[in-house]
Amino acid sequence: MIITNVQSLEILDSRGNPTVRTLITLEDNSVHSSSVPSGASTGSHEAVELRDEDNTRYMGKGVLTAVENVNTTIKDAIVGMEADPNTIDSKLLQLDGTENKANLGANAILSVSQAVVRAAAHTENVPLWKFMFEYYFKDQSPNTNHHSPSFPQLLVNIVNGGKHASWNFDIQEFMVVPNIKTPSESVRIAAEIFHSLGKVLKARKLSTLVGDEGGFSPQLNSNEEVLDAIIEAAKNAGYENVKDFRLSLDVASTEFFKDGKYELKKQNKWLSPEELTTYYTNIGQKYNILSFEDAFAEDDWEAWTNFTDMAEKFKFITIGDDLLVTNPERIRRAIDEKAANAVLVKVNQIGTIKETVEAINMAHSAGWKTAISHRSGETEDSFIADLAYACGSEFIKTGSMSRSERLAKYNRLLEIENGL
Ligand code: 2PG
Ligand code: MG
Repeated sequence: MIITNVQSLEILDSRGNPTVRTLITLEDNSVHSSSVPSGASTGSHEAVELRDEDNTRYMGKGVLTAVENVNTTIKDAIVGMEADPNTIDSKLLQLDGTENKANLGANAILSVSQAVVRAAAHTENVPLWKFMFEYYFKDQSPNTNHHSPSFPQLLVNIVNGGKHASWNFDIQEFMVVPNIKTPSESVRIAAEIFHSLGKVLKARKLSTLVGDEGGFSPQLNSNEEVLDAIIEAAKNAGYENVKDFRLSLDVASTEFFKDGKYELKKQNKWLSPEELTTYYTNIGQKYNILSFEDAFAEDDWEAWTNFTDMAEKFKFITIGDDLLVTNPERIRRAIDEKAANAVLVKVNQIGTIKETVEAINMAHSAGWKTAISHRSGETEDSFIADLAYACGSEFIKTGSMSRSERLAKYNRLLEIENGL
């Protein structure tokens, strides 16, 4: 169907910061909207999130320029066009004309890109995941070995540290990963462990306040103490590490990397990449850790390659987030240099769904795993749940079992399981 109107507005994300929402109207008068998330521990190679930098509004974080770009330049170009996602995304890339989307803003571009995919699913009268599977992934399946939509394992961040929780811990995210993939089971297991952890913390008179992604953020003394508390809580809820669930970490180490060394503030130590690798292999073996995300900084390529080589021996998954920024060029380099074996996929790091899909298919074709991810600043938009199911992603990372902007994605997986 033909696009008849495009309207964008400034809304607020889960941290109370402005972000972009765009509504696309089709010729049958149906309206399709999408909202854009925003990171805190951002990689320097991400596409540009356009902020107004006008300190009289929202401490400079307003997005009125991005909104205006949608309401003028983008609207003028795409009203009257067929709502075909790849054609519209190519048009958006051409209108922007830069490598990193600095002109129109990745937030402006993504808001349109996502909304057009929703509009196209409406045109075909199918659920969003079904449209995406058929449009983006089905023909790729001989190369990617992903032949049908399937539910991802949940990476559930139940303890928040680093930049998301005032540096309680050096590690940013402590996640539980139920082994089972069926959402009604995996969500329940994760929620039971989360609530059980709340009880463990309360019994120790520790805080049960939550951080940016809905995980607890207690005053424990070390990374290991956090892992022990999670295992204890899971046991109380009737679940065993390895048998029922696994533990995963997002170290987000770019945030504490300086001059070739990594600063572990809690231990008051600066570690070399080799020393940090030893630390990871020790805790990895002790706790049977499933995956390490951003174990090294965004440009520390050599450390990544050495760690991935080591990790394969111990069957750790090494996930690149700031390293790869969902950018097909950086993923290609990482595949060639064996710098990771999985990619974290964040739609706003690259800015269009077309390029996001290219990143996913490239990773799957290389035998890599993917984890479709939220940002720490989120909205109620659940687009990534449909995307994760459509591409048969191995994982989805969308926060803890509290706060509705996180639950919106889990709840959408439950809807999909129920045929919606
Ligand atoms: C991450 C994310 C999401 P942010 O580092 O993986 O959990 O955080 O959105 O702040 O980059
Ligand atoms: Mg990360």
